[in-house]
Amino acid sequence: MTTESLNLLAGVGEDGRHLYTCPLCEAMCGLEIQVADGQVASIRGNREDTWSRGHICPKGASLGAVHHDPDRIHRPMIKVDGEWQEVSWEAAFKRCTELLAPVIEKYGIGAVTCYTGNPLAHSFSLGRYTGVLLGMSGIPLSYSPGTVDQWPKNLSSHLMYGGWWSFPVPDIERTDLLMVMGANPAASQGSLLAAPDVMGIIDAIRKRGRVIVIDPVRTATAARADEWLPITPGTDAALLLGMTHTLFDEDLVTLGELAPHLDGLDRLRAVAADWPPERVAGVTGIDAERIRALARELVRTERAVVYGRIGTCNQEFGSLASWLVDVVNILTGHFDKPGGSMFPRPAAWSVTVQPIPGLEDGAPEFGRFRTRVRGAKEVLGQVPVSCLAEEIATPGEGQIRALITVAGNPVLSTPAGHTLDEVLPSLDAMISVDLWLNETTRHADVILPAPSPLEQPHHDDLILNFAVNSIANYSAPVFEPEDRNRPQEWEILIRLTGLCTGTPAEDVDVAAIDDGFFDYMAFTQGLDGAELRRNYSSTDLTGGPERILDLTLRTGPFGDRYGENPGGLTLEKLKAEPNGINFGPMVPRVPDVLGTADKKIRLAPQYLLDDLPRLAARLDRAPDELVLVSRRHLRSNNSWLHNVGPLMKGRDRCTLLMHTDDATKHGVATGDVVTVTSAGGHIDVPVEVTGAIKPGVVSMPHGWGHGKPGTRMSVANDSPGVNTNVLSPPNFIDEPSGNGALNGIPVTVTAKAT
Ligand SMILES: Nc1nc2c(c(=O)[nH]1)N[C@H]1C(S)=C(S)[C@@H](COP(=O)(O)OP(=O)(O)OC[C@H]3O[C@@H](n4cnc5c(=O)[nH]c(N)nc54)[C@H](O)[C@@H]3O)O[C@H]1N2
Ligand SMILES: Nc1nc2c(c(=O)[nH]1)N[C@H]1C(S)=C(S)[C@@H](COP(=O)(O)OP(=O)(O)OC[C@H]3O[C@@H](n4cnc5c(=O)[nH]c(N)nc54)[C@H](O)[C@@H]3O)O[C@H]1N2
Ligand code: SF4
Ligand SMILES: [Mo]
Repeated sequence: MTTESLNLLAGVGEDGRHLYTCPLCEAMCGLEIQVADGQVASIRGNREDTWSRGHICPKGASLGAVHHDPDRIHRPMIKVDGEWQEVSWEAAFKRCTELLAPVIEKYGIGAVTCYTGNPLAHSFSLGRYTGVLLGMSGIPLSYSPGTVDQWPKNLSSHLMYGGWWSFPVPDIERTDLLMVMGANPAASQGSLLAAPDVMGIIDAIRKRGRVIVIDPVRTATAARADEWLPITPGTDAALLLGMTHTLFDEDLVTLGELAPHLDGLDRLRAVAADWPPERVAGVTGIDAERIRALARELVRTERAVVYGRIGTCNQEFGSLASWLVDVVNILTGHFDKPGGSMFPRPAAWSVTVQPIPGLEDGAPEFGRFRTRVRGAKEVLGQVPVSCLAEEIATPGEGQIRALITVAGNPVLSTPAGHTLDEVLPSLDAMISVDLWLNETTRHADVILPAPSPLEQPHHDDLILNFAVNSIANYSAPVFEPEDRNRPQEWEILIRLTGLCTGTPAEDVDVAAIDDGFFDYMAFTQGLDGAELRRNYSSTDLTGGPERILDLTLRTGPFGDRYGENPGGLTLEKLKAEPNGINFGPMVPRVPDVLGTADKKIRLAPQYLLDDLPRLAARLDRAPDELVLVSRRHLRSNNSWLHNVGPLMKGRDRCTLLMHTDDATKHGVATGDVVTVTSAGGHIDVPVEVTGAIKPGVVSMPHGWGHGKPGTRMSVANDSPGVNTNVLSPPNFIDEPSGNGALNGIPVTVTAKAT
């Protein structure tokens, strides 16, 4: 117990020293925030944090600028005759009712949908309560950036392990050989891999072992690795099949203690027989002998791991690649073992990862329904996010007439977002929960402002499932909300949920729905929620995300189980440890972690094998002259940190990276504006010529394209950039998962006449 350090901390809203976990990315850095005169005076990494030990990046350091941003929305806003008016919360909820109730009455709840965006994965309130909106509102189909992100991984994990969020994570702290495919942690700080200071850990691996980066771009991560293997975008699955072939062919398969827990090994062997490295070398651009050597090197290194991320998901063969990354880790003896690929053990179990009813046991019955316009099949309850625009625009039974957006900016972030931009004004009702008036929310009829991160408590939920240590860290809010009577986001979600089921938003009994939700969560743990609530009623924890957090901590692996395990973890105990508690590295979890009926890992799911002919056809396709991939930058966060002055310093980041040889061929030089055209559309963008990219590949960042009329983003609008998702064709997808293929898009580039 660290009463002394607790005493040195300022209380909520007071000047002085605050500790706060950064909610912006998976690194979950512990920050030390100094407040003076009610303003953030400085933000540093907290060296005492039991997880991050002082790590910080420029984004975390700018949370003060986010909080104090003059453009941020503080009061609810409603649009009257095209003009925004600030109103009371009561009036704003009434307006939501006036707009949404008639739509539901006339067309049914099927005419309503929502788009829930990425920041909810990091939000204390939204992370725990989005499930209320999605699960209890009756909205039949919702949209999210999941289908332009990790859906292939949800799919392969569902099929292999019987858990759609059971993601094995590379144990980078203990590995000696790290093979990174399609990730750039130097920018992203790790994804589906939560580790403190990933690049520091990668440097340490290099000291004791080797790091190989497989990426069409020589990224900052690749530049710091021992080897960069430039791969043709979209061909990782072929490369991994070549490696799998080698493992069988050279009798290298090493299963160890995992052997009794595997199903489908013979099937996999038979499939891999058709994919010798010689067959895939041409298309991948990586020589056959190097492919064999990669397989051998993995087997011969005792602690080695392959890590695949968004470049292996957001592409034409994302599901096959996601599956095969795990296959290679399993066959090389690097699964469920220290230094290999392991299942994390979150100290607080996550509300987000609850099983999807009806799909508990890796059941491959997808396409339970198809979309009305395109006929896209449902996979794990979602369809490609790019379907949203056509479902709004196309008249007829089932047309979407009302949209709720929560923490999302799909106009910039999703394929053909410009089409969505065109159709949003045709909605009967649009409600947005957000902090800014941006490219998406400008179309809303009502904006319900979210508090700034620093006005909320924090403890991660989903991200703990990707963390290389089992950690828990509670942060109290730094500031009081300006308006103490304002609802927190979880309350907003509950009101909107109630509204969808027929109660006026302003009349919803928030506590009753919250109690029902709590009881359900308790029930999943075999506990009686009503009884627990009686005990809570004499404490501070009378509802909301803190009560849920207490439940998930107490019934987690280190919890006190409400007295059954005396001395175990509770929220109260955690609050007494402002630097967090670190319960240490990952531990083996197979077979307990498996959700398959026979408790086996399915090595060769038929649903994925059925996609192999599509990959085989790819091998015969004529090479594209130029293909586009995406990139991230350390100082951006998808589309939404471009309004933060300190993060926007320096040169223009929204450029098209192009290899020197291609630039010569096209007669263009750095700074020239070119027109990039794909099957989806065209954009004009300045070129940045470089040697650090595979010839034939060009790269663009996403999240740009600001400067739209009616937005209030003064800093972003000064450096708008262009929206690369104009170039992402809505029908270019990974077919098994429906995930958008935002990488490997065929494009042409022409110098723009001046
Ligand atoms: N071409 C291309 N496109 C991509 C990608 C790519 O690699 N290439 N990546 C895709 C990926 S992985 C993702 S996750 C998506 C992201 O797509 P989205 O999830 O739509 O995320 P953003 O565009 O960042 O928009 C986030 C919104 O949330 C708001 N916001 C921030 N914090 C909060 C909060 O606490 N509460 C509320 N209510 N609102 C908040 C911001 O103001 C902003 O409007 O983009 C995808 N798009
Ligand atoms: N600073 C910052 N951090 C972020 C974000 C941000 O916008 N900014 N976004 C957050 C989000 S929502 C996410 S999902 C994560 C993503 O985190 P990461 O997965 O690390 O994403 P990127 O940094 O975009 O790196 C993807 C890499 O894949 C490569 N690539 C493209 N196509 C292929 C391919 O076909 N094969 C292979 N092998 N590689 C390919 C690209 O060149 C790029 O270098 O980052 C998160 N962290
Ligand atoms: S790396 Fe940066 S954005 Fe991510 S948690 Fe740490 S400070 Fe925040
Ligand atoms: Mo993402």
